[in-house]
Amino acid sequence: MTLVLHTFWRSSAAWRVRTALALKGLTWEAVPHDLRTNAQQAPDYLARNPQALVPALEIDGAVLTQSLAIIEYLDERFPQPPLLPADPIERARVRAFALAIACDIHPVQNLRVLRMLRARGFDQAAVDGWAREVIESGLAACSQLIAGREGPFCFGEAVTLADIVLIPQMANARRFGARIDYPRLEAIEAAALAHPAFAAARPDAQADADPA
Ligand SMILES: N[C@@H](CCC(=O)N[C@@H](CS)C(=O)NCC(=O)O)C(=O)O
Repeated sequence: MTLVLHTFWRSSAAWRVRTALALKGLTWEAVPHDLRTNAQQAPDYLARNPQALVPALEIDGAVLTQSLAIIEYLDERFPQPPLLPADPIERARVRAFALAIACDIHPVQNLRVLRMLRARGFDQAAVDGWAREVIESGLAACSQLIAGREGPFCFGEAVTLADIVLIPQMANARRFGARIDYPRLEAIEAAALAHPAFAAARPDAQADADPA
């Protein structure tokens, strides 16, 4: 079985999938697409993902897109360690936390949206302010979603999909200078980054890392 991940070192959505692959102990080949030069819009990549977004995962002759769908596929195909709790209510809560970031924060501060704002005349400071506002209000809500829960991870002692999605978003928050002083979220981030799977998935650990 060969796993090919279409990725970009700095992509937070690809980072989610890299973390899931590492947690499952799977090895994969990287096909990097430099988003800074719009490599994701090349015809051969569009044939794989018409959305022109990374990541995409090739497995068993299939091309899977959308990071959360990919991660849930990996979790079903390679069940250990599980990335979702067994209890249906808890499972719904973990998914809700992950979707609060993946649907309601990340897409609104994504590269293409920020480029659209620039193209419509917003200056860089206004665009960065937009990203900060979206991230700050979103992370404030996320910290409330897990208020009162024991760590070290979002939903207890086991890493879940929630942690996988949170960690790249914390990095995005830093990148835009957004407020991140939510003690619970910061503690989860510290615990996650000390975990070998999260460390292996970090942008600066990728072969295509090029922090120009
Ligand atoms: N909902 C998608 C989001 C994917 C996404 O936004 N990828 C970004 C990088 S994090 C991308 O490829 N951006 C290229 C662009 O905006 O043109 C997923 O979870 O896979």
